[in-house]
Amino acid sequence: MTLKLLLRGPSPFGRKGTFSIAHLGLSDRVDIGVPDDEDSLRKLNPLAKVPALIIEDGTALFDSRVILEYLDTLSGGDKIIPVETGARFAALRDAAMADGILEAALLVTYEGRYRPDQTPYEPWLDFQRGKVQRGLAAMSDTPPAATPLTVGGIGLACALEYIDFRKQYDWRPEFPALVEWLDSFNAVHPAFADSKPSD
Ligand SMILES: N[C@@H](CCC(=O)N[C@@H](CS)C(=O)NCC(=O)O)C(=O)O
Repeated sequence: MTLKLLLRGPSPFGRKGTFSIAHLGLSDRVDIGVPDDEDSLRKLNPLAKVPALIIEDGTALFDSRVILEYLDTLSGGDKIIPVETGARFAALRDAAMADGILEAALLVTYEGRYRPDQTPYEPWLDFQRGKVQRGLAAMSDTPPAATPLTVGGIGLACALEYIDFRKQYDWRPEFPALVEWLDSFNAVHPAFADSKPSD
């Protein structure tokens, strides 16, 4: 049976899934689609967030971290989540950091989107941008390898291009090492550009 990955628009967490599917050669086993509507998404994932992966028995897996683990398992394991303990927890820690950066960036965007009639609350935005800044500083010091690719590198690449897209933080002048990292990531993984969402 074909599995189905549900996501919406430019979701950076969804892109972690679409790129991993391509990278792992699973495109013939996983369809990509959008939820029918808000109600059907809530039935699949009570948190009503994307991505969600509908598996063989009809249940939905979430969130993106669990989905990437499932995709890794589906492709035999030890592909984007190393089995060896040291490498495994380094990759999972990088992935958690990248997700945290993304979550903070998303909250900056949501502050404008979900409170459209109010002046954005700057201390809250600064609080979230601080997480983005410190997270990127840490990842700039010790970036995940672009190859062999792990969930850490996937998360960081998705986070950087999402911040480029929504412009929550002007990271490029401050972190030239990450600019270089992202360039080399794109050179080594041409499928990453193909996974770029359109708005
Ligand atoms: N931790 C979740 C985050 C997912 C997430 O925040 N998705 C956003 C879109 S990028 C969403 O569905 N937002 C709608 C909401 O927060 O209700 C994951 O890794 O999948």
